[in-house]
Amino acid sequence: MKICVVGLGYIGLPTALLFANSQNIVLGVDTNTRIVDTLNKGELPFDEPSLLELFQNAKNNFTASSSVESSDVYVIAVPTPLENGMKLADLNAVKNASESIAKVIKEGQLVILESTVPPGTSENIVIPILRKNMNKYFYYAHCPERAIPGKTLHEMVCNDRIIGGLDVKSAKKTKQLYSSFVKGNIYITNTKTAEFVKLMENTFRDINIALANEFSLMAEELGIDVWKAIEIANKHPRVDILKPGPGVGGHCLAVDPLFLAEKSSRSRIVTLAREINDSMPGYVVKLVKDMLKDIEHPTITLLGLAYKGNVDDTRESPSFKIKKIAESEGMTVKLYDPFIRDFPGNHQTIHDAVKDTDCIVLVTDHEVFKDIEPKSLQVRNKNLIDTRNILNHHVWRDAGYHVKILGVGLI
Ligand code: SAJ
Repeated sequence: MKICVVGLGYIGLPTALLFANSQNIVLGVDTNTRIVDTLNKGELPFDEPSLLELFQNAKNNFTASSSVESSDVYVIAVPTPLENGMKLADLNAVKNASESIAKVIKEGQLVILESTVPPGTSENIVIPILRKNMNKYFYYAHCPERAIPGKTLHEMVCNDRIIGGLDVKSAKKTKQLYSSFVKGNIYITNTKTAEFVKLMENTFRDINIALANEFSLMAEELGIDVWKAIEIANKHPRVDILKPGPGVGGHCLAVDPLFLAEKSSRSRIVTLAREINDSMPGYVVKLVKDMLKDIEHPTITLLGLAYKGNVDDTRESPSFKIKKIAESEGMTVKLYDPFIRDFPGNHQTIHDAVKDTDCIVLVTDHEVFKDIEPKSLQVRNKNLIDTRNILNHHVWRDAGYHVKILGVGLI
């Protein structure tokens, strides 16, 4: 099969390489020429476990390009962010990808949309664009990605998949194609249900994180340690409370529930959960202000720019919201994240990042932060706020730090 994968980001590139490693000839297409050039030079544009090995194995079957070519199969894996300033899906990248496929598609070829979209997008937007220049039959399916950054390849291979086919023939053809690398079960439904299922999954997680965040605020008010309370509650066979934190980042959970709210007038808990999770960065700044109330124009250091631990992905990261709110309160904010290569203002060493700081705020749960030796740090004032409860607080207290943990009320 000749497969053209449009969009070479966190989902498109691993998908393209998995197809290339399953004896297909793959053309990866991206409008970003930097990504295309990087790949054609034999380098990866981002890090992800096992991706390099897959890339090296795929070499003869994979090429990157800026333009779509006629192929047996087209996979659309482009981003679907929110429109600037509005809580609505920005489908421009999906529309552009569909337009470029429409120019080259021939009868009997298959188009698969992997990008997460509001229910009805396949029927109302993508398929009409593809049909614009051609009245002949083509196959179509929505096959939403379900892999989690940090474990993308493992999950792409092992997780179950959903295929929403335009018709039975399209669904079967898509299932056959994905069976070349998917070891999980593949479930078949229609396009709109598949779109809805994907959004339900991410909304379920967002709401459960909002619940954990609300519990953490309640625990602080009531003088309880939420982390210990959650650990005990989770001993119940049907309870699995998630972890509180500084807010929800990434381009999925912080965005996808709004695609449901956009299409349905019935959204209540979905919208409320978004509000709760979005309020957490402001709450973290409130904790900083309480801790530093006697210091005028303090300097603080945020540990972590990535939206979650052990990845280099900064999309929708709570760190940026914390930084912005803290600066609007007159604080100077310094940044340190060893996973992020060239981010403006990101310090190269923790020692530079904490020099002259009044408070260290752990935002991202990178494993490497557990190895920090507080005694080796030269700070102005010894204050620590741990929003993920991952540090060894005894060691920090022994080094003279005043420690505050999100979700732990004063007993
Ligand atoms: N988070 C918490 N507490 C938790 C778990 C997560 O605060 O207990 C935060 C994280 O720190 C992060 C955010 O939530 O800021 C999202 O992280 P995540 O690891 O929960 O999820 P994503 O956004 O990286 O990936 C999600 C996954 N969806 C589900 O688990 C239902 C993944 O399977 C999807 O493929 C991905 O969205 C996507 O692309 O849609």
